[in-house]
Amino acid sequence: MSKIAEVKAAVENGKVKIVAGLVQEALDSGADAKQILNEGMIDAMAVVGARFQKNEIFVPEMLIAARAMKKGIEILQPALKAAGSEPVAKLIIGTVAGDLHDIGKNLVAMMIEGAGFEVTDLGVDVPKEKFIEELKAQPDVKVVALSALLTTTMPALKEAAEAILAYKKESGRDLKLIVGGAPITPAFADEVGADGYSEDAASAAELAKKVIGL
Ligand code: B1M
Repeated sequence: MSKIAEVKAAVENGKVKIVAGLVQEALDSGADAKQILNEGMIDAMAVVGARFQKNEIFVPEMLIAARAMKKGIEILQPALKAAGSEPVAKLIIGTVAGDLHDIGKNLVAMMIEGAGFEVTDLGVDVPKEKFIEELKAQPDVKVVALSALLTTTMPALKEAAEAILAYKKESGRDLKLIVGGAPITPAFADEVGADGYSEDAASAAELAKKVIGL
């Protein structure tokens, strides 16, 4: 079994204690950090999601797999960031109110950092007021990225987008809004008035650059 396949099996099976060591071994053996991320971790979480849908596993197992992935990401982070350069702009990111999913958002933040941005991560379950507070505290932020993973939190994303766009108008700031997350579609992004939508972390980094003209 390749090192990346070992990482994938460990994440799928929630082997929290061994994932970090396996990721380090994969890196030491010369594997590409993005390949470890995509084939070792993101693919593993897709398997976990499918098992959950088929009722083969339940929330606790899903949570343990998520923890295993986080442990691996901690080891991968420096290698993923290494591809980046000097900060090109400031960006705020958060998972919207009512939504506790942060693995995808963390990956997006990591890839955007890797693309050269200085990222402020507001975490999960972020009320719309918190985004505005942070924008006021950081007048040089250029981009806000919103994440939602549940169909039931899409309305919260819409409300946050409305609040951010209202603040943009009132303040006259040159702000861009980008959105993503499994249930979000390009049509929904248009509906909420976003400047862009991306379906994964790698394209989110490209999008963040594109909306500010880089
Ligand atoms: Co949750 N969960 N979960 N969960 N969970 C999903 C999302 C679900 C699809 C599982 C399923 O049914 N197959 C389902 C949602 C169904 C729906 O709404 N249509 C679901 C559910 C129902 C729930 C609960 C309601 C379960 C319950 O309690 N009954 C509950 C809700 C809690 C809450 O948020 N209030 C819940 C809880 C949890 C855990 C806490 C156990 C855990 C989260 C742990 C954590 O994040 N710290 C969890 C997990 C792990 C999942 C799955 C298995 C994996 C999510 C994940 O991390 N994927 C997920 C099923 C699945 O997606 N396979 C599921 C890997 C990650 C890399 O992908 O998050 O999609 P993703 O992020 C991608 C893109 O979406 C995109 O780029 C990312 C990287 O490529 N992206 C952006 C994300 N944000 C972006 C922002 C951008 C751009 C792109 O801005 C520009």
